[in-house]
Order: sequence, then structure tokens, then C-alpha cells
Amino acid sequence: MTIDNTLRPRIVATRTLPDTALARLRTVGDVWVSPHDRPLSPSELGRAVAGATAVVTMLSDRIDAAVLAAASSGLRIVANTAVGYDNLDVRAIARHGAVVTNTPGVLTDATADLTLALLLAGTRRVAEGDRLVRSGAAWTWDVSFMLGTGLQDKRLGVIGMGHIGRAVARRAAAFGMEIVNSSRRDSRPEALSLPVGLDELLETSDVVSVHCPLTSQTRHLIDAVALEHMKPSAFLINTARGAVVDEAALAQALSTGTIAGAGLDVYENEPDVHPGLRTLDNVVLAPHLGSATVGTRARMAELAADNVVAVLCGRDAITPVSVP
Ligand code: 8YV
Repeated sequence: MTIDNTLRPRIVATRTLPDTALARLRTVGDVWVSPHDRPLSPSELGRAVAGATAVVTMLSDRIDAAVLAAASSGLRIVANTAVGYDNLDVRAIARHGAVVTNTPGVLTDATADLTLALLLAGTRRVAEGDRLVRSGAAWTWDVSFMLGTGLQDKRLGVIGMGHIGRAVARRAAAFGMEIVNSSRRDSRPEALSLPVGLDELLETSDVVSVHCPLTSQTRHLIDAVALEHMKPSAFLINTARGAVVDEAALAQALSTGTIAGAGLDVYENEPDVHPGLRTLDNVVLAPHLGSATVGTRARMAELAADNVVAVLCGRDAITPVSVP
């Protein structure tokens, strides 16, 4: 029997994926993987999605009305390999007749771990100390050398008490921190964390950690005014999305001592970083590593692939994103 390959759906992966995920995709269609070791440009993305039944996207791919104009009416799923999906115009994709999926759950622990890594690196000056040792500058141990801030009995304010925010709270509690959160919609009793208003959270927390999605409501939620509300001894950690924080205002606040320090994994215009931040010693800068473990990235890609397989086989998506 000959198989008519023209009937096989075209599945587009905008960046390479682990073999396990590609193998799952190949069971239901012909897979095109971008040959580039970089994000596709908008026009390349448009050409790639033309004729596609499924697209596996990265958080750096913007799928909007312009890209969708190049897609065929046969597009059935956009599977984002990330829990955040601010890069996708979910309404426009739904109007096009396709479902959007993301990868919740599988990256919770990895991202929470990285949050604590940034918190500790900032408060205990690990990255700054690493730079000092590498510079070859003279140093000796003494009782006042490179003192940082301990976490015990300090208050952590979690903005966005979803899966990742709660996983961070559990870890911070193990370090002896008291946790507050500002999640208005989270009515679940949170044994570890006390709900307070955002102003109170900013004014009383020793560390503020951002875990909310980027939406029109949360863009620049942490702006110059919010930073002014924080304690001069406080640290800000962001492992959510860069644009939740006004990066220029943060650079200013860190350089003038409005707050003591910051740890960032995400940036407003990734991969660009505000030049004012790169020269400061009191900010730890990571290149979007929150979910970057071998196992986590494989599980993210596999979940994205499983969503594609489900939808192309006529089943419900496993982790669909609801249309606002
Ligand atoms: C990040 C992410 O690594 O899935 C996402 O949406 O951005 C994660 O993979 C993390 O949130 C940033 O620290």
C-alpha cells in the first residue's frame, strides 16, 4: 500500500526541539524544524506557518494577526513551549479557528528553584563575589567583608500566587521567611502565606518576587512609584516577564539606593538588557534560565507535542489556554 504523503499535516517547529518531542510530532504529521539557531523574523514566521496545521512556538515568537494572515485556514493549534503566552494573540488565533496551548506545571519547580538561586545570589552577593575573585583584586576575610542579608525571619512578598508563586513560597518558608501575597483572585487558604494589599506587600517586604503573567493590567506594575514604596533594604526578584517591571525605573532605583538589590531572569526587550543595569553590582542578571534544566525543557517540549498530537487526532487539547 502506498501512503499519500500530501495528506499528512504540516507541523512547524520554530526552533529545534528534543528528539523525544519531535518523535511524537512525527507520528501525526510531517515536521518542519527551523534550521536557524535564532528566533525566526516575523516574515520568516509568516512563511513558516503558511500551510501549517500545527505550530510549536517558543516564547520569543510573536504570533499576531499579521503572522496569522499568512497562515492557512487549516491551522488548528498553536502550541507554545512555555507557560507564559503573552507572545500570542490568543483572541486572533481563536478567531482563526485554532486552539492555543501552553506548558503549565512541568516547569514549576525549575522556575521556583531559579528564583531562590537569584534571591540567594543577590542577598548574599554571590555573583558580585564571583566577579571580585575573577578580577584578581586583592581580598582578605574580615568580619565586615562583603556582608549580605540573611533570609531568616525576613518577609517575602509574592506577586502572583499561582503554581510558581506557591512553589517559591514553600522554598522561602524553608529558609525561615514569612510570606505574604497580593493575589486578589486566589481565595484558597494558603497556609504558608498571608494575603495583603499590593501597597502593604511593597512597603513591608524584604524581598518582593514577581510571578504574575504579563497582561495589560500587569505591564509596568512595578514602576518608579511602586519601587518608591519598597524598603531601601529590599530586593526585587523577577522570574515572570520582563515588562511587569519598568526596567529603566529599576535601574534608577538600584543606582540611587531606593532599593538594595535585584535579581532578574527576564527583560523588557529580551535579549536586550537596559544598559543601566549591566554596570550595577547590586543586580544579578540571568539570561532567562527559569525553566532551563534538561528534564524540564524536555517535559515542556513533550507537553507541547502531546497537545499537537491530541488536537490533530481529534481529541481535546491537554493544556488549552482559555480565550479572554
Ligand atoms: C521561564 C517561561 O524560564 O515558560 C515560561 O513562560 O518563561 C519559563 O520557561 C521562567 O518563567 C523565567 O524565569
